[in-house]
Amino acid sequence: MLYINGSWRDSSNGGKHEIRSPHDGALIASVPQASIDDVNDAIAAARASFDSGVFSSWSWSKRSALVSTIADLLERDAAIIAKKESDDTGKRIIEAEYDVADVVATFRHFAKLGLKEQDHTVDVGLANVTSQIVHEPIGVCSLIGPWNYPLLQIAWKVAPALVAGCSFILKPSELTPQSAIHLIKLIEEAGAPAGVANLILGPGSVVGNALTTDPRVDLVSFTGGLTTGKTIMVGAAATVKKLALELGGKNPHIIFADADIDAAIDNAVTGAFLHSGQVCSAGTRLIVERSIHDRVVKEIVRRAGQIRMGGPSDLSAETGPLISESHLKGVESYVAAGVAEGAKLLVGGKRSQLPEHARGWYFLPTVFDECNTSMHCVQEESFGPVMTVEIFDTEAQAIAIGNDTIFGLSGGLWTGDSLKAARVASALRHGTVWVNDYGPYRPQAEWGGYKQSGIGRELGSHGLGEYLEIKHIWTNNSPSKSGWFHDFAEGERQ
Ligand code: TXE
Repeated sequence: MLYINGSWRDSSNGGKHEIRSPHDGALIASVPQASIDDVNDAIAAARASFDSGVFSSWSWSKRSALVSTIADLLERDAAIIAKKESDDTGKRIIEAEYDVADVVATFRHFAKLGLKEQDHTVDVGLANVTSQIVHEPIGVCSLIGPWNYPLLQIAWKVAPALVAGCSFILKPSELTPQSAIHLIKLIEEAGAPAGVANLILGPGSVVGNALTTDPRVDLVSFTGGLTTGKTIMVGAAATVKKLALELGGKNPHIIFADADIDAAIDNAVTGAFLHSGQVCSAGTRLIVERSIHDRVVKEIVRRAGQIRMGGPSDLSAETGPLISESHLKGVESYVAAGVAEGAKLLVGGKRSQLPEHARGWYFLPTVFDECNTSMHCVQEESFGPVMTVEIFDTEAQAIAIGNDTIFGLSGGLWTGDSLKAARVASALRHGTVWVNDYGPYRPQAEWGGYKQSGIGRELGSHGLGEYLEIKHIWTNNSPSKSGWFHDFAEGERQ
């Protein structure tokens, strides 16, 4: 169901959308597909609720308490939500459970942040002036999420929007809407006033333009593909909307010869093949020092060939299917292009041939060796389980290769030399850099990209700042004339 102005309802034109399992194509759910009229109603409801002050005028502590209650409810319903998430995405239930725990942690982080004093005064050097810097909610937000970590990516937007006092229209990916529907139920149960949280379902090709160009929307926060992000920027320009964009990456993972090689190899496998590479920070671009190349690649290929794939209920599975047939076909074309441009295919490179995977979207973990920075498969994000390997000889080369990308979301490096680690971490132009590790994040630390990986930051304290306007209030406590222009008496000036 759609949720607009505090009521659950079907699409005004009766549109429906089927959700099918990426594991075997089974029908999971049928949900309404919103019409443009529904989008208009949702934006109107968000605008009216924001402008009325019914929520935006709540104190910071009251809004934080609401977000904290939502965290409690998410924890209560964690098992139900994890099942929905696992059904929609095809990921194992245990991974979905980790994701829900991260969602709870996100809500708790922002609830706590809302209790910290945001405003302050500044000394402008005048005894008679009080100068205050105050933070106010940015207004009406369109929050658009992807399908790889559906509820988590949405949580990074919804929790700070609520703490800030914004009203919003949430649109999850059309492929994975179930967890977002449940979240909105919990926001309703927690007591958010009608019109503050609205839910629109449907593909971006139908509802996206209205959500991102409407003059009543103040901010668009979007996580998804680069091409869609650029379209949103163009549409938002007409009314100069604030934008927060997370557009993925092509993330370098550098291994120096002086590293703990076994740990580096193990993390390289996890970094590239976790969730079948459908991770914006996946370390799919391996950059290895020449002297250890053969050992590292041989071991990674061996490990990649062993990875067990399976559906949500397969307890022995280690990773699952891709999200959809069209995404699988995209990964296949990407691999074919890699072979055509001379990358050496060492393992994988095709769909799983197991009979139990025949009706799903399973693509085998794949490793390409003998790659270089000019190749399409090195520069483009496949968003699938495909690792490319490049070689370097010097530290400067490793840095140059790691930065030779239009993206800048994240990167990792392995070395036993702490000074080298500090130099390389500082030189890499990526929003997150892992040293002797790959992949972990926490809500307390900012997340976001340099270059074309996006605009702004989620999480941390900046993740709340995206949803706030900053106002300077100058108060003269002993008013006087400015005296700038001469004050002639009537008739005095000729
Ligand atoms: O994403 P889209 P897709 C990358 C990854 C992947 C590629 C394409 O490389 O292969 O993007 O994936 C909504 N206006 N990432 O096509 O289209 C859409 O309905 C407004 C990286 O699935 O960007 C969905 O809710 N919204 C990534 C959301 O955008 C529009 C996660 C994402 O879909 C819209 C996912 C429009 N015109 C894919 N068109 C990450 N950064 O983690 C679509 N949408």
